[in-house]
Amino acid sequence: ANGKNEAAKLAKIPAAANPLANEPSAIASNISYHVQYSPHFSPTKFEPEQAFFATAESVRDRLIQQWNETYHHFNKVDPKQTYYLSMEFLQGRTLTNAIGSLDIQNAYADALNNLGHVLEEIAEQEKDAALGNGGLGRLASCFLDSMATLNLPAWGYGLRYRYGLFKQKITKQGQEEVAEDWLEKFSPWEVVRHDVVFPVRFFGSVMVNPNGTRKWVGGEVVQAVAYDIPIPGYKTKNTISLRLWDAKASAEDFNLFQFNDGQYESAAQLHSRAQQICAVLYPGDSTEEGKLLRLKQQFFLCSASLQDMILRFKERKSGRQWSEFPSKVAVQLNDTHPTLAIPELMRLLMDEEGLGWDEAWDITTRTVAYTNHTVLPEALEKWSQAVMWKLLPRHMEIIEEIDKRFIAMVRSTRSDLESKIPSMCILDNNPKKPVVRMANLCVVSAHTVNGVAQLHSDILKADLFADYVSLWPNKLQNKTNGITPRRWLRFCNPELSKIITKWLKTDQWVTNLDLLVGLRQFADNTELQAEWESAKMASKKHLADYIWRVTGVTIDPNSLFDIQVKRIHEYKRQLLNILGAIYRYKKLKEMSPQERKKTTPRTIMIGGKAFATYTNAKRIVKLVNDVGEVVNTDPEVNSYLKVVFVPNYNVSVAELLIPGSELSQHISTAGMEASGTSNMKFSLNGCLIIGTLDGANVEIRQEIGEENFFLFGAVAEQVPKLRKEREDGLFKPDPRFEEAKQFIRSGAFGSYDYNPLLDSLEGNTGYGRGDYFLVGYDFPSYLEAQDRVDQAYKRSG
Ligand code: NBG
Repeated sequence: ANGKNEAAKLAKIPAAANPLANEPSAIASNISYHVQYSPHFSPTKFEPEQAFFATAESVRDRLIQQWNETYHHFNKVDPKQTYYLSMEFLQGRTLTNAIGSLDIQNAYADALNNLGHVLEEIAEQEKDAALGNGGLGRLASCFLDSMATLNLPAWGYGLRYRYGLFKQKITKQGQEEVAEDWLEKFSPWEVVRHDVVFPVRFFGSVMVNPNGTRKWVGGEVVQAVAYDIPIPGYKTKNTISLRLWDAKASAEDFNLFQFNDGQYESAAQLHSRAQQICAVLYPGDSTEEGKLLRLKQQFFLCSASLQDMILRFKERKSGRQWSEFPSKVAVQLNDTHPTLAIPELMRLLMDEEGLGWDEAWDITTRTVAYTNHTVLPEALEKWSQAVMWKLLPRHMEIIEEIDKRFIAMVRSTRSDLESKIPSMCILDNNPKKPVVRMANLCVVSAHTVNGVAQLHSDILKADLFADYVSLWPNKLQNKTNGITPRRWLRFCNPELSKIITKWLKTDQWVTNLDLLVGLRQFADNTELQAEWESAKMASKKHLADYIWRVTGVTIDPNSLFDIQVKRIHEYKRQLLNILGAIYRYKKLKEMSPQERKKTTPRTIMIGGKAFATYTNAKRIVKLVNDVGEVVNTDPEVNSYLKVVFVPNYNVSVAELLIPGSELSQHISTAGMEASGTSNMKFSLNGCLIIGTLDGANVEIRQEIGEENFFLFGAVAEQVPKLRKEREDGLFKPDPRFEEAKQFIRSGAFGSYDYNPLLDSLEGNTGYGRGDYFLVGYDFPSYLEAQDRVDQAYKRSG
């Protein structure tokens, strides 16, 4: 945009602070007010970037208004409040979602037009808040949206990382990670609460008082400062909080004496150590992690959040009984990352509030619940006991006591479980590497434990947590994941939303997805079909434009758009997808031009980030890019097949890809994907699925109908036997599988050494046993399912 014209328009609009008036003219003057009086830029320009920040601030005025009203309301009503404790929130952008939730989209669009801007364009100025790695973090954000919309008194607690998930650049070498500074300019959505500050201690020692009670003293103390991001519900006043903690040292921690003596670094040592705590998001769903700092982060989140909850509990009604706590406070642990909330709540209740063990334990266990998100052994947290004793000596005492009492309870009530105690208890005292098993601590202490899809919960009960089931038959439950239909249909796909609303004659589906079954009766209606197709085509064109902008590859909107986007991991089997693409390419090459014309043209898009030190995942990224390079520039084939690696997959990119999708791939080795949530987003946007019977696929298939799900592959119960056969050398690979691998080895996709990657599909590499994820076993049925896809696409014209 030409900034001058807009600036001229802006000059004509009176600046007014009124955040409540919703006519376009009032909104325009509110935006104009923020340009003038909350300036973040010099006053000479009014380009899309300035327009974005001023618009966001004007929206924020409204959110704060609602946030305050919500807060006062619940303070008065004093309901049971839910707190979602999570090391990750993958929020993405906020503007479109907030304006849509407030139901003032048209007024804002008009106001911006008056100012010479286009709402959709300025919305693209916003940086994603990517304070999460993948599904687990996005689930947390979806929950916040849904809880706000359901008018629930619920809050999220997390950390205000300076650097969220890295930005992925694709170079000739493959993936390159670049720090992403979402706070580079500032975030217009956060409200710092200078009055909400809690001390959080690390290290130190335990002091025994004369009366035998204990107190954690010494060490270093860091201040946790609250930053609130208001989360509006959809078309309701309820506006809840995502409270993110930042760490800072206090002024006394700055050593003026040393500074004046020229020792600048040591003078500010405590300050820079405090800063490290929230500096970066750690990779959550991978193997080795930065140990001590990650543990500090986890404790920092737990301690600050619990102190805040306890204060709120006390403030809402003075002089009340502690026994009321579990009926006023629910703490949901998002995976084991915030497990330290358990011993920290015990410590606060006993050492700070003076309760005895039994009462504190009763309160803690009735307050805390735990969600498990994975069965991958490397993602089940185990902390070194030595590190824990050093950083959190009082908590280790408490954990030892919990463990001791748990073991005594099992011995006294269930002698039949004696042999299971070593695997059920919390402390693993293996002298080589004594650790605290965080999942065990959670299961022992939480009143409820849930898996995130039916199959996953069944596996938890039958396998990972089987021994606890006989002890506590009702503790283990299923809560299949969900997604917010606001972001993932209503706002990311307005064209399709309009059609749905028209045919259902209501927009109530936005808060009640069950209503979508009402569309079934029109499935054969040619008018609806035509409208649906034209919406899909518009989204595909939009997506094709985007792909061209970020990769320079032209894709044909008339080809089948086939998408797999998620973190790159061997168990998610992007390798199966790309091997399928390679096989398809080879067959196309072998065909005559006439034969080729009869095939279904396809555009395969793969996107996702690989954890920086996960070598095989990075090789997969490189392979997809190399295959794309060859296929897309091959004039014989490239009108029938394109292979595109979509760089820097994130929430905003997902919002573009999903509406334009026709087939999406959810093809993990059965039993390994706890749920998956993008499968739900694709289905909601009228996309069919090719997939295994894994995670939430199972339930989605029932919901959308078998005819809309191209099923293939081994089922979970078969997997152990198949692995064993493979190990014993009994596996006979399909010739098509061999052919695809051989094609890569022949150098068809360049000279990069793919042998280590290919070896993981046969030798004794990778997870210790060849082809642990059964790519070879599932390959033939995958190809056959893809053939069925091609046939179905042809039939649909
Ligand atoms: C992930 C699972 C996904 C699941 C999300 C949300 C972790 C540890 N787990 O399958 O891999 O959909 O959690 O539950 O990130």
